[in-house]
Amino acid sequence: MHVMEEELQHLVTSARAEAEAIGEPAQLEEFRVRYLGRKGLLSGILRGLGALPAMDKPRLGAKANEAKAAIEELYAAKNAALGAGRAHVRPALDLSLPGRQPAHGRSHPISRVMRETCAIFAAMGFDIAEGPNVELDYYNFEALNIPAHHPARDMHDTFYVTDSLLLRTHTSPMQARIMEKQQPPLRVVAPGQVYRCDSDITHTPMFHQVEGFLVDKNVSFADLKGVLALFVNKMFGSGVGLRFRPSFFPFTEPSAEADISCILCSGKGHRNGEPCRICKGTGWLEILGCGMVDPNVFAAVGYPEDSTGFAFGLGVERIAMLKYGITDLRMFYENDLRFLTQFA
Ligand code: 2NL
Repeated sequence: MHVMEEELQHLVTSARAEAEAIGEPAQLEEFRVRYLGRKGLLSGILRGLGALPAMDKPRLGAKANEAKAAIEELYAAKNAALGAGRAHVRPALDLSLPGRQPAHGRSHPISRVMRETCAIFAAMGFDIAEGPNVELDYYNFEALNIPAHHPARDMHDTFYVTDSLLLRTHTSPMQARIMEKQQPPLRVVAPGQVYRCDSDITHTPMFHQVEGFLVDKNVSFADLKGVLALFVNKMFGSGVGLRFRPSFFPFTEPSAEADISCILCSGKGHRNGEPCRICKGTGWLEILGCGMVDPNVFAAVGYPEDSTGFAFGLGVERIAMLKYGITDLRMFYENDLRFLTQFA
């Protein structure tokens, strides 16, 4: 056997043994340089090829190529093995990529309307007060001129917790609590959740109200009208009409319901030759109930006899539906992002 052939065999044998022991990419690179590099061991042997006798050249040339292929294969196999070992290691963090935009939450339309309503009254000098959702029968009914067995209790569809404890059916009890603690003059709005045992396509067992009231000397219905006209102006726009219809509430006398001119048909009652879908052809939309505080309420909280005041209560869901053109009350409580993301 030619000495070069022996050298080549020996080189492949030692390369195989060394390759087996490699455990890291850096070692593999050292291996590549030493065996396959331009100044490596294989090149060293191959340089000798030129000096061989012509008759030996083809055979030894072929042997040299076999040895080179064998060592390259050792390298490739090891490279793949080390690479595969790294495959489930996370790729390095690319700091040049733009950051991921966090998904911003947004206010629910009910929260928006409630906040906007409170802001409008706060700008007129009203304080904002919140109170308990689980309320005493006394504040929810008794103090508001609705004694036991009063027919108005039927209309409230009350959830009772005990005989004397209930889920408030309106936000008025908050106002009674405030009057007990604070002497007139005062003006307060009370936003919050209220509960009634009633559930169908136009009623949810929990809904929202903003209640407002103002007490001083010589307060008149004209003051009530002025405050509500300003509210309607800010909430629905300046061209919107406002009217009062006589009504009844146990805690106010006289009482009224307030309507605004229909936002969809501008009060005309018809659109495109058909009766307006929103106001049902009347040209008006009811938005709240109100009145002059009944003297019995002032008596219950111990206010002086010459106290005068007005109060109003508005349904937040109803205002939100009118303002945003929402036709189904249930949408507010389904938490469907396609609905919720429309309120920027
Ligand atoms: C409605 C009607 C109303 C009041 C609420 C009130 C509160 C006190 C005294 C007198 Cl402490 N009145 N609140 C007055 C009239 C109407 O709400 O239909 N709300 C959705």
